[in-house]
Amino acid sequence: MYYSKPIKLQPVKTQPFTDQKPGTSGLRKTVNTFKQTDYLQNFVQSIFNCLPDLAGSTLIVGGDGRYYNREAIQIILRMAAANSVGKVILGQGGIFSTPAASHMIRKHKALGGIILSASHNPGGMDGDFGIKYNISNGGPAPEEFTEAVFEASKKITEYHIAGIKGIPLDIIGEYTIDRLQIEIVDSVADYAELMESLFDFPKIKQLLTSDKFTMCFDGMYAVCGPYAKKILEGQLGAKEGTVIRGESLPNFGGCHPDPNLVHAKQLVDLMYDAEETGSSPNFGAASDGDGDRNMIMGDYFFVTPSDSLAVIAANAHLIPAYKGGLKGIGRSMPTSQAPDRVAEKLEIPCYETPTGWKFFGNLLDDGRITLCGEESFGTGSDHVREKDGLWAVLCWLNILAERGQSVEDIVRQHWAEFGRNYYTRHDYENIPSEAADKLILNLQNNMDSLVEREFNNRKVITADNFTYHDPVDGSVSKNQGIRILFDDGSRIIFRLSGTGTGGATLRLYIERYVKDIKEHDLDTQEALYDLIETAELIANIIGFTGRDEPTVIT
Ligand code: VG1
Ligand code: CO
Repeated sequence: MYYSKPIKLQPVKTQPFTDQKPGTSGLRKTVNTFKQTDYLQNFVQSIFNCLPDLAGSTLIVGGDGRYYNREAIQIILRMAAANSVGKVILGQGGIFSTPAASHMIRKHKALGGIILSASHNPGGMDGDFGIKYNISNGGPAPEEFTEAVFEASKKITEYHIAGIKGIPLDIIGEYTIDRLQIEIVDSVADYAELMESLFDFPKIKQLLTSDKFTMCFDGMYAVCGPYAKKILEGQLGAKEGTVIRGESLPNFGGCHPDPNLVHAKQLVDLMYDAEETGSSPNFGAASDGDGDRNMIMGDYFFVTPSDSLAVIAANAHLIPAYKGGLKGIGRSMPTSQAPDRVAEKLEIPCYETPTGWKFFGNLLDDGRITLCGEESFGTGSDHVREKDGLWAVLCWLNILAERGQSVEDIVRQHWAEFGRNYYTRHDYENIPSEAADKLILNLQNNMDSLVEREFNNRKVITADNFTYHDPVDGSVSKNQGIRILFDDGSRIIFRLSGTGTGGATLRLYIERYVKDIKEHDLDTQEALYDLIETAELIANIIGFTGRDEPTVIT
C-alpha cells in the first residue's frame, strides 16, 4: 500500500548533546532524557552517519514495548525515509524481543537493526529507555562502532526527517513511503520457527503435557510473555496459566523486569512454597524486559546462571541442535569458572571475555564457540547473536525431558562430577559516581601491593584490571574490571555497571570452588562469607560508599 506522500523537508538544525556515550549495551537514559527535543533524533542520525552502506539497505526495527517505544519508532521510520533506507522490517506493534530482533537481522540478511530497550531497567514514564544498534551478524555493534557513534553525536549539526503521518504499527502489512518500504510482521512467528528447528518439540511436549510435570514462566509483564505463551502454551501444550504476568505492558506493571531472586518475587515465592504446601511447580523460569535474560529454578531450588551455562554445556548433546558437539564455550570474566571445567572435560576451548554480549560476536562468527553466557542471567548460542531467555528455558526443558530427573538432581549430579563453584554477586546500586570512581581508583592503586599477601588463609596470586585481547580481530579492551585471584582458585572481582542511569552501581562478584561433595550443601552466602569479608577489607566499600550492605544479592 502506498501510504503517504512525504513532505520533503530541509535538514533540521540541531545542537549536540555531550552524554550520548553507549554503555555495556547501547545508550540508556531516563525516559525524560530521551524526550528532550532532538535527543533521540541526534542519536539515530549519529548511527546513520556511521553507516556508509545505509542507502537502499534493510533495517530491522523493534523494541521491548516499554513506554516511549511507539513514539520512538515513528521518529525512526521518518528518519529512515529521509536517510534513504530501502526497507524497514518492523515487529507488529513495534515489538521485537532482543533475540527475535537478532534473528530477524540474520534471517533477512539486513544491514543491521535498531533495538529499543533498556532491558532489565524499570520502564514507564519515570523509568528508563534505551536504544542500540546491532550489526549484520545480528549482534550488538562492537566498541569501535559505538565509539564512532559517540564521536558523531558530539559533532552533529543537523538530522534528516521526513514529514509523514504516523504509520499504523499494529496492522501487519506493507507500506511504501516514497522509496522506503515498511513491512510490519508478526513479532513472534519467525522466532518460534527458529526455536522449533533447534529443540525436540515432541519430546518437550510430552513432558509439558504429562500430569507429573508443572512449570511456571514469569513474563514480568515484559516483552517475552507473548513469545512464551505462543511457544510454551501454544506449540508445546503447557497448561493454560503456565505463563504468569504474560501481558506486555509499557510500564511492566510497575515492576522491575529483572529476573532475579529479588525482582521475580512471585515466581520465587511459588517455587519456594514446597515445604508449606508441597505444590510448587517442577520447573520455574523468568525473563527480563527485552527477553534476553533468563532465571532458572527447580522445586525449592535456584540455579545460579553460571551453573546453568555449565549444565547446558555438559548436556548439550541431548539437544538436537547441539548433538554434533560444541566448538567451544565463551563466558564473561566475572562469570564463574563452572563452564571452564565442562570445556576441559569436553576438550574444547573456553574463552573469557569482558562483560557485555558484544564481545561474543567475533568468537561466534569465527566458529570458535557454540555456547556462551554471563553470570547476569544471560545464556545463548550461535543460533543468534544475543543472549536468549526463552532459548535457555527450552534448553532446560529439552534436558529435563531427556533425563527425566528434577532440576535439583541434575545440578547436584553436575556438582558431584565437576565440583561446585559457589558464586554470588553483590550490587550496590545508585551510589554517587564520585564515590564509586574513588573506590575503583583506590583498588587500582593498591592492586600491586596485594600480590603475595594472605587473607583468611588464601594467598593473592594475581591482582589486575582485566584486559581482553580479541583473538579474532586483535582489538584490545582495557579496564574491564579489577580481578583478585587467589591460590585456591577463589576470585573477587569489582566493576562498575555500564547500564544504569542514576549514579553508579558497584558490582562485587565472589567465587569459590569446592571439589568435595560433602561440602556442596552450604548456603551460598555462608560458603563465601570469608571472601566477602576479604572484599570489604580490600576495597573498603563501607568507607567509600557509606553502605554497609548491598542493594541486591544474587
Ligand atoms: C549488565 C550485566 C551484563 C549484561 C548487561 C546487558 O551490565 O552485568 O552482563 O551484558 O547488563 O544486559 P552492567 O554493565 O550493568 O554490569 V541486558 O539484559 O540489560 O541487555
Ligand atoms: Co535484557
